[in-house]
Amino acid sequence: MRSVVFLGLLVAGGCTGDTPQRCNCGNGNKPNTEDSGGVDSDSGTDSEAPPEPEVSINELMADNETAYSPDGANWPDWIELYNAGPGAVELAGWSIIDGAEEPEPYVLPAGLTIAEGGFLLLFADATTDGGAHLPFSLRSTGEELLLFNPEGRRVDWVDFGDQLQDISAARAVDGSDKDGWIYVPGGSPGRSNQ
Ligand SMILES: [Ca+2]
Ligand SMILES: [Ca+2]
Ligand SMILES: [Ca+2]
Repeated sequence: MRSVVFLGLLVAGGCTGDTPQRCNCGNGNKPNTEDSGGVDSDSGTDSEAPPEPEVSINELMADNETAYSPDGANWPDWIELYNAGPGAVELAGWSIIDGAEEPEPYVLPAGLTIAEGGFLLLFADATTDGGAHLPFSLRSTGEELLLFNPEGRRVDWVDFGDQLQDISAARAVDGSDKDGWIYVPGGSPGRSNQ
């Protein structure tokens, strides 16, 4: 099978790290356990900031025909977020966008919370239902997906290629780049990729 998913190789404005899906853009200066090399010791005041939970785009399915239905009637494209912690995350004010197709990122409303070590599904069904329903869908021929925190810092970024019907693209290790991405027939929506 051809390689389908790859993390973004481009480097967005302000990001110079070699792990763009985790890069601390803008004023992001949180301690990051994945960082190495002492690049976080910029201003000397960071030690006062509590560590932010690590939320990532953990899995996606861009061509969902029969794999998963949240209501027994619809089979939307879906995106799974994972919170590695520490702590739970309330996603009000976070935003998500599929590359440059949409004029504005979709801002997640109050009421969507991910527990530490938990998962949350977003439905890319191109509806205006709100909540976990996104006003865009995922192209099965591939596109980008970007996740921002309420401060506008990009916290994750996936650039995926052609996707096959009812097969998800999933991080081999939840929330981690370790071992890259795998294809999962049927996917594992709302639960661990392992
Ligand atoms: Ca789709
Ligand atoms: Ca799209
Ligand atoms: Ca999963």
